[in-house]
Amino acid sequence: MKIYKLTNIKALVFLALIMAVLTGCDKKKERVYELLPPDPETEKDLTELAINMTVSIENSGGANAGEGSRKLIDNDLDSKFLIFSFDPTFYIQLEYDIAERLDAYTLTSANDADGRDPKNWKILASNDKATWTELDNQTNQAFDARRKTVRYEFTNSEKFKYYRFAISELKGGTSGLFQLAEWRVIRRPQQ
Ligand SMILES: [Ca+2]
Repeated sequence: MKIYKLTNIKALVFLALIMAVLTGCDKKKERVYELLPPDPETEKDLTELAINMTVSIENSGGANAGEGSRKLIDNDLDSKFLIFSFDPTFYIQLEYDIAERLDAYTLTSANDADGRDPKNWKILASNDKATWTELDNQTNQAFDARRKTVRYEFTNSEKFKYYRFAISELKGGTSGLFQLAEWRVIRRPQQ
């Protein structure tokens, strides 16, 4: 009888140990979930979220012409925006309904005549179109091929409603024709 009782006690202790281990495992799992960070912010192309795009100089056929300004943000690297009378005050502006944070962009050169490519420019941002913050400043840039996409990144932790791509000089100078196939604006994961 004593042996039988002892076996029962051993069995109970064994069961209790199994329960403790299982309970311990559950708690460990819960703790692991608690330590997980929130979903990471992913990179996002915000070009199409813009509610409006304006340009200081438009193609002579209008924004929707075959080489009008809409072609700059149509996500088609084979279509381009072209103007005939560039000047150093030229800019392209994106407007957001709700302020967005941007900190990268890509430019894609057009199909021909590299003298029409942008060479010097700034990326400016504002919430009231009166005060502008300079986010990026590029000089002496050159595309080494036609239909070439180049990416630029900068540091920015603020959200803005207006972003301007202000081009002050072309590879071919400060007047004449300007053209560009695509401008895409990007929000990288928060640094
Ligand atoms: Ca395009």
